[in-house]
Amino acid sequence: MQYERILALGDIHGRFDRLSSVFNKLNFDTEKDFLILLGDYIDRGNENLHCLQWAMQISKLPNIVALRGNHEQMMLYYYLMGTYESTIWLPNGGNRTKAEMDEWLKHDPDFLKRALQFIDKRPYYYQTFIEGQEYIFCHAGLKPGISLENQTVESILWIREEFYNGYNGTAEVVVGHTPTPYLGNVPGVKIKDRYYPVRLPNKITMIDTGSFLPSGRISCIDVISGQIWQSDN
Ligand SMILES: [Mn+2]
Repeated sequence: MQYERILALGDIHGRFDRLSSVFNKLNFDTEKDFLILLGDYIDRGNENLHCLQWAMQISKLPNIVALRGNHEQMMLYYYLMGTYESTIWLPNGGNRTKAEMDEWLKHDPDFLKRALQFIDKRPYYYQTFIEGQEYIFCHAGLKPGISLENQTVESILWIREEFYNGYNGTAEVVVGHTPTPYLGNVPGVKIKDRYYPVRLPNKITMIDTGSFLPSGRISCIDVISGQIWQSDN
């Protein structure tokens, strides 16, 4: 791949103000850059549909991949099935997205169908090789000791400590999902700013910097140079 930057952007959670802030700073080049969105476009913020619509639009570009987050999965299950995720979506921020959806459908009744089709097509992970180094991008992480092909949806979208404490694979893994302000003390890692991406010694980069929190940010990293961009507060 001959892109100049391979960018990964973490959890958005309905904060279109912070999304615009970080995206403007990137100066994304549709020819030279490649961007992977790590999922969780919706829930908890106040412009959830706006963020989802942005992802639906921008991922039409060939060099942007919009992955699936556990919040999109919960929303999909809420509207389509009566399973576990459907009962937990509303209390986990889905109530705000649903309220926006109910309003929106009054003047655009087909939108729900388009949104669910979009979510249903979201891949669970993106894998690439840069100068022989394998990179895996996904929302939450990987179950240690299991090949990428054999990972469950449950692991990829929901896993936390078992992944970041136990992963010892050779691939660099870039994830969102667990807000860095919620991380405890990590052995071998000095954390100066809790709202800044964390690179763990075991090849994990965590870039969910708490978009929905009062002092939170949305973060983006270029995995080639290591450069990081963040939204203003
Ligand atoms: Mn999230």
